[in-house]
Amino acid sequence: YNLIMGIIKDCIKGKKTSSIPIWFMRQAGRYLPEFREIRSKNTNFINLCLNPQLSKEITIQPLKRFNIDAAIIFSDILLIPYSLGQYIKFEKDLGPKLDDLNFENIIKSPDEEILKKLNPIYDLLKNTSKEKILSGKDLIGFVGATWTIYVYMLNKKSPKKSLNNDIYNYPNRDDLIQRIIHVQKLHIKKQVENGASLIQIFDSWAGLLSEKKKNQFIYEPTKEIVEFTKSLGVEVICFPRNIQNYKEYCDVVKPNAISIDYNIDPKIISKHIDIPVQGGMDPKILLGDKETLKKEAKRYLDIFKNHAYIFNLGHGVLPETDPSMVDYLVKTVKEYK
Ligand code: 1CP
Repeated sequence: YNLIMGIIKDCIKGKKTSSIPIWFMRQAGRYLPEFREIRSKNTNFINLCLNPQLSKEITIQPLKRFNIDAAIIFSDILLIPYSLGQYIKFEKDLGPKLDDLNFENIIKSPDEEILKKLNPIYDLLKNTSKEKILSGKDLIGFVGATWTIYVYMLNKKSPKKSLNNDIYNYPNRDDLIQRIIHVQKLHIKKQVENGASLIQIFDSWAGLLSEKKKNQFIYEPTKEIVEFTKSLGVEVICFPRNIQNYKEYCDVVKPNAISIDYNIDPKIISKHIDIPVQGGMDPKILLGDKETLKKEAKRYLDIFKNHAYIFNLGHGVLPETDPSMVDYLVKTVKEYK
């Protein structure tokens, strides 16, 4: 399947790399003026994601600016509910608003119909993988984790504002979880077939779940998705943001690499986890001065000196970030010996 691959994949496979691999979550979007220019002319965010010409352009924008090792497709985890007919609006400063969930329709919709809605994403991958700027680099496809998608589908808005506790007792809970898993697999397979060299699973709301519930909502479904992705011959990076026990998560879910948030002490991770690690640094550091940025980046690099490590942040690049700080960070990491 994969025509392209880069040093992130090498690092995950345990190979020595010529420099520390680096890319950023949310590297395509919000903080880049060239993105905001396209966005201002395309007020419907979902339509923008589903425009393969424009989404390809946005996907490669950060590669034109920075010496980074991967592109991540410009898309969104909420395109899975969208593909099942649960429509979404993005309101300025309010985040996503999802329609009511119509379970009967969601269970009924045939695979062909789901994939037809997602098809522009596969065109985006196919076209991007052919771009010269991608040669020697990875092209990262992604999905939201089952739990995080489940949260959005039932909460119908960001749980950052408030989480409706009824979601745990939703009457069709188990069938909905199985349905999400089914579509995640369809979507991952198509991404791989169209050029994704790696898959990342974003479990942005993993930290909301109590210890008692994590087996059912996080471990079991994610383990299944990880196994499925591996069976396609592609490595998978998991980002269970703010999960209480990263070690247990890695032991149970068995991702090829683990992406860590900025609340966990990286020393504990390097001591207890032996699979490749990604990320960790607080994105807010990029809002400060260069000296602090360099110091903090070096702290992570030193801690993971003898560990397979992919430089990234502990969450996405913030919208107010100055792109020149991102460039400075990339240079700092690439010059690190
Ligand atoms: O208004 C705008 O301009 C849209 C802002 C935006 C962008 C640029 C949204 C809305 N999504 C995206 C792109 C996006 N989303 C990417 C591709 C770009 C890249 O990473 O470089 C990716 C990987 C995502 C993933 C995503 N979407 C996550 C997981 C990562 C994370 O940040 O935790 C989540 C939770 C979403 C949902 C989402 N999409 C957009 C918003 C505002 C939200 C809600 C966030 C929330 O609930 O607070």
